[in-house]
Amino acid sequence: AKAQIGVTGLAVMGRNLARNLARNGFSVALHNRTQARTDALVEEFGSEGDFVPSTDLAGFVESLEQPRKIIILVKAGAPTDAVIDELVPLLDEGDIVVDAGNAHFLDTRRRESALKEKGLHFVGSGVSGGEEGALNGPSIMPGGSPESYAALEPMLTKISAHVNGEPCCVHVGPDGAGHFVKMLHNGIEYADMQLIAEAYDLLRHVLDLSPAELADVFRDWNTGDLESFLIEITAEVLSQTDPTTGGPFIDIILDQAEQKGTGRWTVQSALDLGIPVSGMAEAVFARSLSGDVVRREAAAGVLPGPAQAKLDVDRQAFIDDVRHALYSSKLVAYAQGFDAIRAASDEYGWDIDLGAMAKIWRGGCIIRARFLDRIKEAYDRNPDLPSLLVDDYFKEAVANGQEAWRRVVAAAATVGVPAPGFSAALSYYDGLRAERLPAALIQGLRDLFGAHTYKRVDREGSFHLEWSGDRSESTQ
Ligand code: NBP
Repeated sequence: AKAQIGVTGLAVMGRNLARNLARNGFSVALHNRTQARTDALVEEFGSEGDFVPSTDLAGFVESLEQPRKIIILVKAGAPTDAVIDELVPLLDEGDIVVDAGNAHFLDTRRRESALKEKGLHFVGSGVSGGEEGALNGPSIMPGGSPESYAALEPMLTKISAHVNGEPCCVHVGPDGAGHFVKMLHNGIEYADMQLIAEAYDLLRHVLDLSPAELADVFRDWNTGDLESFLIEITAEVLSQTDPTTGGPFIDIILDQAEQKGTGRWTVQSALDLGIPVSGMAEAVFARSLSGDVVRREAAAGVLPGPAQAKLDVDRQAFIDDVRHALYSSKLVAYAQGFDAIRAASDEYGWDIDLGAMAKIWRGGCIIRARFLDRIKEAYDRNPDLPSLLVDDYFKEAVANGQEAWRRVVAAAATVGVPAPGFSAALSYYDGLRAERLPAALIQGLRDLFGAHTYKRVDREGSFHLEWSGDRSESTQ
């Protein structure tokens, strides 16, 4: 009998996704460029289900029932194109090719359109949850044609994570929609981690708490509104001791954060869409700064900091303040992320259901959190919500925490602890709620030096002032 679905690319992700499919009762064709990976999978896990290994791509394609369903899980970029180019001549009309790697959504749009011309379905699918998720249930964000989703749905919803019996998998929209949403998920993950890191840094500096005490703070936070996978594992990292020195593990890790690029892509895409995603941008920049060894070495101990390095604060009150700052800043980052998804959905005609995105992120993925239920409910109440921040529930949450948030940003500035995520989020919040912004002055300057014109608050139209002449106003 032929296999129901195939996976080519059997490194950590592909191997685990193939095992997940097999464990759920699907017969899975296997292929990898280097055969040793295929052999190793069958040898170690062959007993988990029905695997059909092939040594070459033609044999792999042959081993699949039609219309074929093939998941590619190779390195994103050129390797994905190489596999697609090799695969396409072997396929028949109606076959479905799924790229479950971290492709850029514009690559996915290009590939989808090229394969469509050949009568093939191309599904760019986000898969989140790392290797553990791939094995035990990831959050799955497939894009592509409705027909291809209908064919894949029974398998994808079965292998995905489930929350309250509901699968963390939904058809996101056409062509690049799935990969765009996966990219945004990663961007939000960057922001979330940066904010957690700032909370840790401030508590440690201001209150002199030990990593073990800080682990307890995060453990406590994980029982409330902040409950999430990232908060949970923060407590785990902070409570770990170093196997070599026996001291806190956090203190022996080199403080230079790396990045694979999806955070940067998110910010670049948002810039193109004209959507402020300052939370994510600050997170990407903070990682870049951490890795900028040359400049850090030139400045550390050289550039002066504030005279006041300590604050006289009540321990529990400050912990609560930081919790509010974290929650409010996190809300801003998510609000910005959902704004970017909406803007892309409008730009590319994807018709993405924002509430459904919050729903499929509740399980399986890195940003899974209690909070996502609240986002889903907000979009259920109003699918056209202009910003999550104006939803009644979130408005109230920030209203309750905003004074604390302001105290924390002020405290960070006072003692000289960097908190770009907290402060950028607060500035965004204040910018959003401002009745009048200094953008008026910018327009005035632009009109003066470049005759770029301005609009008036009291009349329609574009105007220019004769700055170098009699300063009369003309209609443009
Ligand atoms: P890698 O991204 O490390 O890629 C390794 C796989 O790509 C191997 O199977 C390798 O074959 C294959 N490959 C390469 Br490289 N070049 C190839 C080519 N020209 N032709 C055919 N195969 C080629 O694997 P991964 O970490 O499992 O990730 C797979 C995808 O999933 C990536 O797009 C990644 O961004 C995404 N992703 C990863 C995670 C994660 O936590 N790791 C999470 C979410 C998404 P070989 O064995 O012959 O070298």
